[in-house]
Amino acid sequence: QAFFKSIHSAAPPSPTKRHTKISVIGAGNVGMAIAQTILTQDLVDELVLIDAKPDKLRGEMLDLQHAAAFLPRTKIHASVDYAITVGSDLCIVTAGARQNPGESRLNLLQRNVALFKNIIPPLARHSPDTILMIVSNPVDVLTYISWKLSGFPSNRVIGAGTNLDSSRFRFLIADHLDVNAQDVQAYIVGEHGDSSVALWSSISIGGVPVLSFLEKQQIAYEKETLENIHKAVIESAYEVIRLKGYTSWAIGYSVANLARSVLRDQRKIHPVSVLAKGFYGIDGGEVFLSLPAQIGRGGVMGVTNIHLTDEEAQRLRDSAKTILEVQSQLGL
Ligand code: 6V0
Repeated sequence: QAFFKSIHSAAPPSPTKRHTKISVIGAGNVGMAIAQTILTQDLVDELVLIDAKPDKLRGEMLDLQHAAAFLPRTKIHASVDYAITVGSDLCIVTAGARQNPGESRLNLLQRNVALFKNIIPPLARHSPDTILMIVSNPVDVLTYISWKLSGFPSNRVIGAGTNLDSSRFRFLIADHLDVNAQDVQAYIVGEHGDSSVALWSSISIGGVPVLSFLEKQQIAYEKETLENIHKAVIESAYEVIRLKGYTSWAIGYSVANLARSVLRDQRKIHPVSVLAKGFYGIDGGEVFLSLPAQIGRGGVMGVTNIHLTDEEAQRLRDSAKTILEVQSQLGL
């Protein structure tokens, strides 16, 4: 006997409603923060977790499943086998090796590249139409590697890049001026790392361009104060890691927000890592770095033609050079 008496007149589910699926690779601090934020936002029908450690993975899966009574309905699965990711709309990669004491960044990168050789090809095979979103660090180089390993068109390979740096930037400006961070339009572009570039000339709050407003009102602003805000953005990841051991909540919200832009075709502009060759005079080779890009169901739809000062454009090209140098050390 069925639990429910069926209502024969009830309309069958709409054939246009597609089943949506996100796979998160790496169930560590970052992967789990992303997974839980996605769940609270009612973004998908199915959420898949993959990790190399089966016990940790099953523990994380059960812990999330046990919250089902308080969350929008989402099927949660987990496995060490990539077959479970089949037909994903979006694959978010957070898996990564941790830096060993005394290990160089280059050595860590080489280990992560080796790891990605086991992660990206099976993802691409099981979900040939998926969008890849790379979070693991160094994110710009690993996004480039993922593009190469997947064979996907570049619009379907996105790095989380400076989306989080820009959110930290907006928070610090908002805090400094006592306004709402959501009203602050401000971008950090370039490498997700020490060579990132703050685009001061294009910052606006509620439609008011900040620097020209200050100049017109003859309000003195100190270049040093601005530089200190950018420095604080760069320092903030190190600070959080020093204080709590890892970062999780802000990257969780930031990537879930990107996932929403993709799955709900939001066409929002996010500073994310994209194939940058040809934009803003970047021409030294194939390089992924963050530029303000429009994100929708097909992935990267375009790059905004934002006005940069000569100094900002030069810094951006220098940032591209920094990443290309690392890529050349890898012998790619
Ligand atoms: P973590 O807690 O060590 O998690 C990494 C997870 O990856 C672990 O659970 C591992 O078991 C798993 N893993 C390792 N190898 C494999 C493999 N071959 N297949 C599947 N899973 C594997 O690290 P955490 O979650 O703190 O950070 C993850 C990555 O995100 C790191 O590279 C960080 O540097 C990076 N971040 C990137 C940010 C960005 O803005 N782009 C921000 C924060 C962190």
